[in-house]
Amino acid sequence: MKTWSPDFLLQEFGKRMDEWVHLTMDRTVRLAVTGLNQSGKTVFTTTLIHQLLHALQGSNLPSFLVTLENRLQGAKVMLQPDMDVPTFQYDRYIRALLGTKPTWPVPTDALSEIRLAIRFKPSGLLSKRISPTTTLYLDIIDYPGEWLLDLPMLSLSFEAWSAQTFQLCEEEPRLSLSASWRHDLANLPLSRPAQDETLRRISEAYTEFLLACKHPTIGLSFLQPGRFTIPGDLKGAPLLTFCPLPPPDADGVVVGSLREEMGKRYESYKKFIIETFFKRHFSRFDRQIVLLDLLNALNRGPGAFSDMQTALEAILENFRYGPSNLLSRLFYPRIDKLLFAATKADFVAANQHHNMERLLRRLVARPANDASFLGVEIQTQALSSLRCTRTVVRDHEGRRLSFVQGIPKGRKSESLLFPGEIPETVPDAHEWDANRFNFMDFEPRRPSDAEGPFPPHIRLDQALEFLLGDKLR
Ligand SMILES: Nc1nc2c(ncn2[C@@H]2O[C@H](COP(=O)(O)OP(=O)(O)OP(=O)(O)O)[C@@H](O)[C@H]2O)c(=O)[nH]1
Ligand SMILES: [Mg+2]
Repeated sequence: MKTWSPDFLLQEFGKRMDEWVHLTMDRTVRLAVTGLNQSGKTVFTTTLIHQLLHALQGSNLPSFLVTLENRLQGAKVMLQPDMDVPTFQYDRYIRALLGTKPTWPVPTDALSEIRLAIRFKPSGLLSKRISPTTTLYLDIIDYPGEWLLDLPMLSLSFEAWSAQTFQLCEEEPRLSLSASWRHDLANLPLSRPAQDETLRRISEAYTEFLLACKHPTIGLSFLQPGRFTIPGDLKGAPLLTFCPLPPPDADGVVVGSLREEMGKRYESYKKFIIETFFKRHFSRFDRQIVLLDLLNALNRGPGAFSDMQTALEAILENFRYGPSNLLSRLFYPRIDKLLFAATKADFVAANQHHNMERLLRRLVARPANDASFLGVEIQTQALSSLRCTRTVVRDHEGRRLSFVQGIPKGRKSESLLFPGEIPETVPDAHEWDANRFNFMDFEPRRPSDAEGPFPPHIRLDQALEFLLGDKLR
């Protein structure tokens, strides 16, 4: 429990003052690394930090002007702003990624945070006079992608959210996958007094439905509530025991009934879980990168692809966009630069990156237009935080083809693969035959001697320049 002693108040005041000074001096960037589960957030954050920490040792960031112009003076991980949030385990992740037997991070199941201080020499004459060296603080949080799916629930009542879920369940694959849960629901005495055991059983059936939709062979994204699939420290909590319900009959909602209790639990979930998560961590961003795993979405077929688009659009409606100025930074922070990145560009040969970017632009056209309308600067690009393959061009049956060479996931040695072509536009329904897309996942790869000690990437430097370049002038 907090004691409001003079010491505590002084400390808090000092902390806030510090934050305000950084903000007013435009020296803190709160970067939203946004992406559905397995889109590459943890790998992106880890490699970004690693590249910045080692940039002075000659890292490979040619488009990041502060390094190119030799103005970078170093970077350091600092004490993070929130003492009660676990620290992002950068050391552990990078050791695993670059170790003798490199491994990917396990899926994230809790929130964590990191602050990086980037010290540099300003480029402007005036700023140089005022201060020959300046520090930019970069704050990033990492969290399970599933939790993002909760944000759109904030604006929905229990009835509206239930109706939306039932509408989604009218189509395959949700129609079949939800059959067992809907069958249980049909036998539930919704107007009778609520019993904990019944609430637990039906919410478990609903969770099983969500997990079946999430299974890699199905690969749906728009699965709410996010904590049902990744509960974190809420596993088994009563807050997670509700599910969508069909509309009430003419008698309405009976006081003390199972139906009323479900509605109450939904509202509590919104208040205690989503609002806290959102207000504390998601309402104060300055810049945003949205990571999209387009290639795995293509692998999973038209249903999963459009479900990812629906989820993305619903999520992005919850962020605040618009040009930023001193007052807005203090009282109403807004995102003024937004980068859409198609991740894992190393799955395909370099000659496919152009198509990958065009497809990405189509996919995010609506949210990009909405943000741009509000005055936000937008960029779209293909990116790989950690390049695990090389492009190899070979003659094959009289044609010059581009292959990728890397270690496919689950194997021990390298193979040469022809990943095929990425369409420039979202394919029509008849163009998705069963085997059209089969992009492979790869194992992480240690940099070769020729590449130096720095993990190779694809356009991570361009992403850094877009997101931070102007703050490092
Ligand atoms: N080839 C390649 N694979 C990548 C890259 N980045 C991520 N991956 C793959 O994508 C998987 C997921 O990456 P993460 O960074 O853990 O994804 P996440 O968004 O943090 O996922 P959650 O924690 O589940 O929300 C990894 O296990 C890798 O298989 C990349 O740059 N190249
Ligand atoms: Mg993660």
